[in-house]
Amino acid sequence: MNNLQESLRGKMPGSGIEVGKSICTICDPQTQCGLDLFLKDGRIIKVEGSREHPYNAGTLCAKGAALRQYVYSADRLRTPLKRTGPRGSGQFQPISWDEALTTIAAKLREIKEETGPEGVAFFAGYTKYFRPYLKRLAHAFGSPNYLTESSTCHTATAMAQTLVFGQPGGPDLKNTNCLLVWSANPFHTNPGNARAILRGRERGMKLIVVDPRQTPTTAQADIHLPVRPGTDGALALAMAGVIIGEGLYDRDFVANHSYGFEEYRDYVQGFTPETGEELTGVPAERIRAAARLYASVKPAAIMPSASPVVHHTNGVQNYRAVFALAGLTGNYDVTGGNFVRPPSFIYAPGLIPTREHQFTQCRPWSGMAPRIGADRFPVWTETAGGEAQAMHLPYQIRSGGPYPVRAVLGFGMNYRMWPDSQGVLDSLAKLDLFVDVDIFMTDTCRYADIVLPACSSVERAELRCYPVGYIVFTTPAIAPLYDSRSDVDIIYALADKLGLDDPLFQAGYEASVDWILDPARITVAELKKHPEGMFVPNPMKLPEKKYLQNGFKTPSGKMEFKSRILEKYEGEPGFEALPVYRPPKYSPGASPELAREYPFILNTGSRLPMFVHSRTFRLTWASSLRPNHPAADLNPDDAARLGIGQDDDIRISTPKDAIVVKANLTQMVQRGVVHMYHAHPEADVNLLFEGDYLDPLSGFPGFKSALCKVEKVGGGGLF
Ligand SMILES: Nc1nc2c(c(=O)[nH]1)N[C@H]1C(S)=C(S)[C@@H](COP(=O)(O)OP(=O)(O)OC[C@H]3O[C@@H](n4cnc5c(=O)[nH]c(N)nc54)[C@H](O)[C@@H]3O)O[C@H]1N2
Ligand SMILES: Nc1nc2c(c(=O)[nH]1)N[C@H]1C(S)=C(S)[C@@H](COP(=O)(O)OP(=O)(O)OC[C@H]3O[C@@H](n4cnc5c(=O)[nH]c(N)nc54)[C@H](O)[C@@H]3O)O[C@H]1N2
Ligand SMILES: [Mo]
Repeated sequence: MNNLQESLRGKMPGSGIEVGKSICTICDPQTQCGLDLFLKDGRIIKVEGSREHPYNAGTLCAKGAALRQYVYSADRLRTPLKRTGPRGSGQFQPISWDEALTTIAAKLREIKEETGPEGVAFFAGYTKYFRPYLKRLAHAFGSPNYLTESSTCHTATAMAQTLVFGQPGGPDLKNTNCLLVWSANPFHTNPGNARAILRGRERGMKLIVVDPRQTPTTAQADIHLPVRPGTDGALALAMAGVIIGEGLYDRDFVANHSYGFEEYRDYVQGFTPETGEELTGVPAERIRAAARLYASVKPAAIMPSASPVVHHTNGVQNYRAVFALAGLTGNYDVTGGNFVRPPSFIYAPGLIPTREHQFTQCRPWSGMAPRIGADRFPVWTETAGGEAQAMHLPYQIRSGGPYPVRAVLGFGMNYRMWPDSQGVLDSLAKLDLFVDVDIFMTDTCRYADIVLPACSSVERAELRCYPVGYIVFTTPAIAPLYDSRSDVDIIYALADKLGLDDPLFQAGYEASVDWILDPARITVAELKKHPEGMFVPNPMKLPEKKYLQNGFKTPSGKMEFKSRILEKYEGEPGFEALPVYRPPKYSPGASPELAREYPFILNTGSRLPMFVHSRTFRLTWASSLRPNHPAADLNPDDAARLGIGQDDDIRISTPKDAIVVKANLTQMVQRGVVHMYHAHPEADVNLLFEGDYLDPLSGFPGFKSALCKVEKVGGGGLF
């Protein structure tokens, strides 16, 4: 019995209240807090953060605190459903699990026989915990088409680092003396990292933040670089110009461990702080000061983000220019710099070796058809690890080439994740079978042929590891509500119905976890003795500068200022081997004609502390923290010029479409930029983006820089 249970029992003897342990996965995957769930008669009556959990140490955020509203939401799916009315109508009839799984398996087998297994796409939304099992299901079935939300998140950042260094290195927050936050706002998105910043500040860590907006993170900074959206590459190159020009770079690292420095140096000479100011809007003096600070304080670390810099049509090239700074200053894979810790399980380094990769990639790519998007995004296919590019999915469904995609099995699929979200719906309508597995009846579920009810994290068992070498295999705190099941149970049941000849699917989920964890000598049986989690027994001790032993995992074996992978594409715009800066495809710099009619930069999706994408609008506690209508942020100077007042109805238009929302006037956004949160059902900003407004390297959408116009709508009172 833990302390909390003891103290609670002490206070309420005979109350019948138990404390269950679990994790909150409303956010996913880095920030999953430990939960203490107070249970009475099988119901959760109160939620607290677990004090012993090393990530959250007893705290919870506004979303986690509202977890009961998430679990007991009125729109929870209760049983499997079969669509009886037109797509989108919401007319369904309940069916049994057996009927649902038998129908799905029969259709998938039919498609496999008629046109090949690649005609079935297996998709995972933002949820991460079931991904290894879903990928194995796809490959065991014979389809290369495992796709995820990571086609819009994180992977392009990892690609940029991979092109430069061969593998990513994250900021060593504990030991750094200078943190260069390049676009993250952890005070809204990652409380653990926000706490690390505050602790760093207490011990004198310098802080530079690159962000177009003013945020709680920029408020902490010694230097804030308010870059114009999508111009990060130019800023990084201008900083490199100062660092090289003033001799502040690491000569030994550059001479012995890098490739292509001379050409990079020559290219960078075109970027003075003054040209930097012209291209990015950041004052030249600030560019100089930031470059000097980052290059002279040792060790220094760059904190990247999973999304804002790569949500541009030039995103990967921009981040390559940023990460080159870590090589230039000798801060890669050093304590307090960008330290390499290989992932243990589902993107997180847990300081243990695992067999996740061998588990998921159970069939070689050569034994399957080319992945969706393989031709269109060859650099993604070469460097992004094991996934198809989901941004191409709607195209291939529509075009039928190079082969037809006839079924999509979606786990937590939200069509508003994509640009041209309406186009996604139109594509899904062409499928022979669309299945969506979700916790809630969502707008995407309404278009599915079969809907399956998943349970939430507190109703299931899942494996999670944390970067501090902490690992947990959760125990369900309550039984799955209604007739819901965990995603993993659904995947294993489908594998069974499909008759897949796969020993690990046949052995079951826990046996699979044992197999994955085998190299770490940790078993599910041992983990179950610690439902709150435990520190791993023999955490890996990782040395600095691992490249001294084996070189870099790049084609040249060195850190690459000039990418050998991209050299193959010489002459193709956007594929340059040097981190060449080009403005975003739609921007005043690249499309001045368009900018005359659509003068504002449309920047979307900066996170709010109480919302997670489409998930938490339904939580009354969380949504009460913000006015109950979709709004776009405008700088008060721009608003005054257009005669727009707070809460006025405004129309935001692009050549693609228009939405009407409220105006929110705030100094947080710079002049000339309109910012709008994504995923609102009532006003979906993703309607405004063309489906092919994508970075040619990663396939990531340009969510953070399109061009738009803003007009006041007469009459008012729309919401
Ligand atoms: N305009 C614009 N668009 C964006 C972005 C942006 O910044 N701007 N950001 C992009 C990024 S970075 C991301 S990560 C994506 C967000 O990715 P999405 O996948 O759109 O994220 P969510 O809406 O959080 O989750 C999708 C669905 O998963 C369901 N779900 C939750 N938990 C579970 C579970 O345990 N099992 C199952 N089966 N389902 C579950 C939810 O109910 C929801 O319907 O959006 C991208 N789209
Ligand atoms: N509360 C909450 N937390 C979340 C999420 C959530 O939905 N809600 N989502 C999770 C997910 S999926 C993700 S990907 C992460 C994102 O995590 P973060 O990157 O920390 O959060 P964002 O708010 O998306 O972006 C951070 C900052 O990038 C800035 N930015 C926008 N455009 C640009 C640009 O062109 N250049 C630069 N340098 N900065 C730019 C924005 O102004 C914003 O302040 O958050 C995760 N955590
Ligand atoms: Mo994301």
